[in-house]
Amino acid sequence: SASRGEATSEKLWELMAEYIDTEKSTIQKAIVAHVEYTLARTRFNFDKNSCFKAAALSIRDRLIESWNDTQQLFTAEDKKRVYYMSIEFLIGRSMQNALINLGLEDKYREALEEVGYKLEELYDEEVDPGLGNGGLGRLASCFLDSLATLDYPAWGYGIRYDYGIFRQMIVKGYQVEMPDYWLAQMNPWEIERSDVTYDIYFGGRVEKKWENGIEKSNWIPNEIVKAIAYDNPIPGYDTFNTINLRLWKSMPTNEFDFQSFNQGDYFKAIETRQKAEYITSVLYPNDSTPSGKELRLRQQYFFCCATIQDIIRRFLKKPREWEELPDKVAIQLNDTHPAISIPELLRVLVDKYGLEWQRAWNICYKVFSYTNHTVMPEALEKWSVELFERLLPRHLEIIYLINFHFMNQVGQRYANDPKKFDIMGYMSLIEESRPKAVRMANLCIVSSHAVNGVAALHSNLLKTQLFARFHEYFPKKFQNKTNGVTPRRWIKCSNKGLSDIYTKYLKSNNWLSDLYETKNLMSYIDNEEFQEEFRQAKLQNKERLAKWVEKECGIKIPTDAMFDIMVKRIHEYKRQNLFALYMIYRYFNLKAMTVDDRAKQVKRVFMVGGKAAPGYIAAKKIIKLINSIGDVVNNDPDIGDLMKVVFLPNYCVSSAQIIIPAADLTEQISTAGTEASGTSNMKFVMNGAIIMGTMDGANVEIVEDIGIQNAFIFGARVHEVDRLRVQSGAPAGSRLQRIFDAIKSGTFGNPKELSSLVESLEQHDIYLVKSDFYSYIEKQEEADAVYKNQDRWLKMSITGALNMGRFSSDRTIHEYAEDIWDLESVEIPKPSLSAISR
Ligand code: 475
Repeated sequence: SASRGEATSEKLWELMAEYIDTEKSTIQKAIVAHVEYTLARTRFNFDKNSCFKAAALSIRDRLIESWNDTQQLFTAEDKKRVYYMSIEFLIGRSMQNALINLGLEDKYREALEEVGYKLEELYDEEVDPGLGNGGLGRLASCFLDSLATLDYPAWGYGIRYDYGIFRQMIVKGYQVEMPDYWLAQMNPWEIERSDVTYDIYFGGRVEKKWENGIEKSNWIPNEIVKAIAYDNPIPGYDTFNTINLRLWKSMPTNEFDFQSFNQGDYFKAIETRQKAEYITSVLYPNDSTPSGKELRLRQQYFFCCATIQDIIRRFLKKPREWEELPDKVAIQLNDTHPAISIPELLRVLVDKYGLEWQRAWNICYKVFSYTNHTVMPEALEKWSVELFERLLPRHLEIIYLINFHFMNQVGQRYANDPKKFDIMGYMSLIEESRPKAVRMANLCIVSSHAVNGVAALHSNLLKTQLFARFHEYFPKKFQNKTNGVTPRRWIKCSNKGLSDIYTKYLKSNNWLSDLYETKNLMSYIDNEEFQEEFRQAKLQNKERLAKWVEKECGIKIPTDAMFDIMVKRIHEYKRQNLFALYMIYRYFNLKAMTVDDRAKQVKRVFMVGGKAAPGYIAAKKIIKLINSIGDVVNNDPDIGDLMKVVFLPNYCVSSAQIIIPAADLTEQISTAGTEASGTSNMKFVMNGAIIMGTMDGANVEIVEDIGIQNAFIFGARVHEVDRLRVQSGAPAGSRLQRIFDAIKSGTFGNPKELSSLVESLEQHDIYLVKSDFYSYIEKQEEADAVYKNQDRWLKMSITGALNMGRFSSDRTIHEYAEDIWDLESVEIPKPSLSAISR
């Protein structure tokens, strides 16, 4: 049914219908051809890195086949599509994931072995694209993997930053940030679409004129840049469906600086061109705190404007009514960063296509939905009205118009309420502060048909606290979609030992597409052979991490010790400081013991990894504190292997794949009510670690499924937090005070630098470190006691791992598709054997 385009010759038509076969020799020839003809290398300068690139290019060829079939079928079937808009995609490395999803890992391993290369070594040649900060960006990538795997017609849209999240080095215990120019080497996965470009406007003014009694607006911008598309094929697991992640890069246009050239100001013209390229040059390294910088707003509008144009162009490929837009298009906003898409779509509908306001609004409202990722009010995005007006004057008008209608309705609804004006002030899209500001979350809530939190506890807090007024006004809008992670990357790619056990005992690979299946292995919980295999898999993962630590940090760690790990962005609410205080507590206890008593203690290796935002002073001091504790403890001859403290530098997706499978215990210790969900908690438990944690975020649901007796849960519950905060100036208690005093007196690092960490706990302690400390150390003692009983520990660990079915992102995505997007899957037929050339 599809038109043949220009491939009208029968011969060409047939040639293009063929698919690459999976013979070993075909794989080898493809790699060699890419080395020779794409990379222009010879037999004399063929090396591992060129072998990696050539292998990657040969895999990309296959992805292009399935990608093309997928896109063609999506267009032919004309089903509704979802567009996942996110300013971050923390993709991680692609090669192993692609081979696993294509089912070709073993074939490639064999083919490469014969030509003298180890597949696993090639994996290590790949750069890790860090186009995200943390949980939010990684969630977006897990979602794409699940969307592809579940055959949903979906696309991701984001930004192709030249510099990803900074590379973290630890120098004398301090974090040092290095630029991550990940494109220094060619990116073998992406496809540059020099034919897919859009003009993006900024600044200027809005012209008004009257046409047939209706006021028309015309935005006259004073700046133009160009967006160019880069496509990244995302294969699903065990399906031919390959979806697209389209990332935009900014470029100068040739037209707009013509005047400067004409006037002979060559350098001025080059400068404006560079300013255009600058838009997508760097990812903001801020997690959970909005930056408020003009460049950031430019990035946001840039990618929203390009995306909306692309979506509309695709929609208009067929003649249609605008009312069909919500039947063909769902747009999910990953937090408020893509929120300007809302006024942008309205602008396009009203100003460009001449729709009347109410009609455009009704369409827009059905298209958008919004996910919130934090309850902390200071983390909500706001843009000053002044900046908005200067950069996006027409969008500001549209936001005022949305607000005008909304405020009218709110005013009517609360007409007789004595607090009417307070309520309106609270719900307004505009904060009447100085300077006045646009509240992006309010814009999203008012303009979307669905708003969701990312774990049950978090979604309830949105309804009862942060957005309580909105929930009262729009009760049906609010939903929960508990996060999940992809078992393809987080079990299959990261943990070969565990994957082999699952496949062996379940006698199939089905668990990779239906993680609930692992629960069936609970019947083996007392089977000694099964237990032994599980124990061995963990040990091997610990050995792999120990090697990594020795190479990266120069520290030898004992693999018979308990590996106690906390990896995530450094934040006061996540409480890496509480973990550090426990390390000191344990160290002092060990020091006070007799040699005989020491010998009876559980050995522990404490590991912390994570980046601090470059401007976040307290977070950087926490990194320094942990490194200082390591300096003291690791060099104390009294302690030896009994305790080690390691800071794992440059935590990123590829190091997470080595770190997480090696954990015995995982610290998930945020103050109750602060961590929206957490996703590393899920990855750790899936890989057999036991949670040391609070009743926060998705921890609550994890223990619901695995049994609370299979985790170590401590600390204030969310309903107790407000009351406890009132007493936050209370004394620390003698055991904790002793630790505070040690830090203040310079036992660990320079007290001039680190005392402020202690003082803020003594005085404000808004995250309840003091009040949770004693129940924390009690649970830590319990963890030691259980660890001494290795059988019991192993059963807890296995029970956790086998009961994580609900935390596959496949479950999450299925719920979004059903409850928010109203999306049907489209299965892409696999090519028949006769279509495969030989
Ligand atoms: C939550 N990032 C986790 C995860 O839902 C949750 C903010 C501003 C600018 C750039 N990045 C951010 C976040 O807010 C973020 O990563 N939030 C996290 O989202 C996925 O599991 O609890 O903290």
